[in-house]
Amino acid sequence: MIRQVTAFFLSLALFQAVAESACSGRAVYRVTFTNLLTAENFGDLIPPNGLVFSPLAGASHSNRFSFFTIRGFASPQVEQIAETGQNGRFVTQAKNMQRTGKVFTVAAADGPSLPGTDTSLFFAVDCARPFITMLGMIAPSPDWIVQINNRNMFRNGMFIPRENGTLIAYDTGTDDGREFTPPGDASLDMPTEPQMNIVPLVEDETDRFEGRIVGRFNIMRIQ
Ligand SMILES: *[C@@H]1O[C@H](CO)[C@@H](O)[C@H](O)[C@H]1NC(C)=O
Ligand SMILES: [Ca+2]
Repeated sequence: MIRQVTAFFLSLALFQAVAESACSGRAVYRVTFTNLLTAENFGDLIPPNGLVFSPLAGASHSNRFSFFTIRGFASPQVEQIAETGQNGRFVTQAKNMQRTGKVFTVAAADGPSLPGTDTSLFFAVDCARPFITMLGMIAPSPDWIVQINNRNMFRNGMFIPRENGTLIAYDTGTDDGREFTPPGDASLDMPTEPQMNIVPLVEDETDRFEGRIVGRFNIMRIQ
C-alpha cells in the first residue's frame, strides 16, 4: 500500500515536471479592440456621435494575480476606469505588481478608441505570466466596460498563434445610472450601495445595447 502510494506520488511528480518543462520561452502579442459603437451600427440606441472606448489599459500576468473577474467585485482601480475612463490607478497598481514578478508587461493607450476604430496594445508573456487582461470604459456611460480578463496565451503546450472574439458591455456594479451621461458630472453619480458584481449588461433588462456586440478583440502573436 505504502509502495503504491509512493509510486503514485512519484509519477505525479514526474508528470508535473514534464508538464512544467513543456513551457519554455516567451511570446509577444498584439491585442486589438475594435469599437463598433457607431451611430451606423446602433442607430437611436446610442448618442448620434457614437460612444468611445476610454484609453485602454492592460497587463500580462501570472495566475497568482487577477485584476478582476466576472462575477467578482470591481477593485477601486477597475472602478476608476469604469466610471471616469481614467486608467491611472490601474496602471500604478500594475506597475507596483511588476516588482512582485506577478505582472510582466503593463500597457496603456494614449487616447480613446473612437467609434469605428481600432486600438492595439502589446504584451510580452512567458511561462510564469501567460495571462492577459485588458479593459476600457464605454464612454460616456455610468460604469460600463469592455474587457478581456485572465486570458491564457499558453494552451495545449504552446503559445497560441492568434485568437479573436466579440466584446459585449459589462456593468461594473459600482454605479446605478442607466444613461449615456458625461463623466465627471457629480450630480449624476449614483453609487451602487452595496456594490454589485461585474456582470454582462445584458442581464439587466434595461440594457441600452439590447445585448448586441459592442466591439471585437483580436489577439495576434507577433514574436
Ligand atoms: C477569427 O478566428 C477564426 C477562427 O480561428 C478565423 O476563422 C477568422 O478568420 C478570424 N477572424 C479574424 C477577423 O481574424
Ligand atoms: Ca451599473
